[in-house]
Amino acid sequence: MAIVSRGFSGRRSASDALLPPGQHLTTDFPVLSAGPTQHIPLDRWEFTIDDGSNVLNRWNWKSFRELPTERIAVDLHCVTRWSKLGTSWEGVSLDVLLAGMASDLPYAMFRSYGDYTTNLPVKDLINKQAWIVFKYDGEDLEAEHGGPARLLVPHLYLWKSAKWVKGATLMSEDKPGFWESLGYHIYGDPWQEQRYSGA
Ligand SMILES: Nc1nc2c(c(=O)[nH]1)N[C@H]1C(S)=C(S)[C@@H](COP(=O)(O)O)O[C@H]1N2
Ligand SMILES: [Mo]
Repeated sequence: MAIVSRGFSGRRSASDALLPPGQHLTTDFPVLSAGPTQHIPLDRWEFTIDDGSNVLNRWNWKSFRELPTERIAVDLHCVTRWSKLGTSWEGVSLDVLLAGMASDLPYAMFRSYGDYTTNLPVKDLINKQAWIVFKYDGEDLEAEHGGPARLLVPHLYLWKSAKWVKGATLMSEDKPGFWESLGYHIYGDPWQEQRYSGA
């Protein structure tokens, strides 16, 4: 049986194996925001989960920061084709935030200060796949990268990781958020190259 190394060029680095198709490595941390950087004072910050009619849970900064936190090391993949490997964060997992919630609604729309929205299936939020992070590389998350707190869903393209997150609405059906309405893929798996919603 012939062993065929498809696409082997002899010049690929070990990290290429970690890159989804069509991505290239970057070592800096580009800033991509559709609107102005939001500056939210901690004493005004809150995060709310609702089901479209009722608030199911709400945290202010103090109660949010009393929740158990995790350190997370993950690779980031932006739809504009840069990937950044081994980024480190600290945050509260969505497992903690959704625990005991009286809802079995399967989709969520995340909302940010400044009106950005993005949609995600709830199954992609649980089992240690998504966090609300407030530290990057050991430091308080800078406003331009979404501080004081942003969503981090590293297994999907980075537009799903809403900066300046302020809440999530649980929904019975999937609905496009901001970029998804403008042609980005409704789900956005980088390993499947789900960049745009195809014809
Ligand atoms: N609130 C908000 N979140 C956002 C965005 C935005 O414009 N507003 N841009 C998204 C996109 S397209 C990307 S690639 C990442 C960029 O995150 P960064 O600026 O920290 O690299 O944030 C995502 N989250
Ligand atoms: Mo992006």
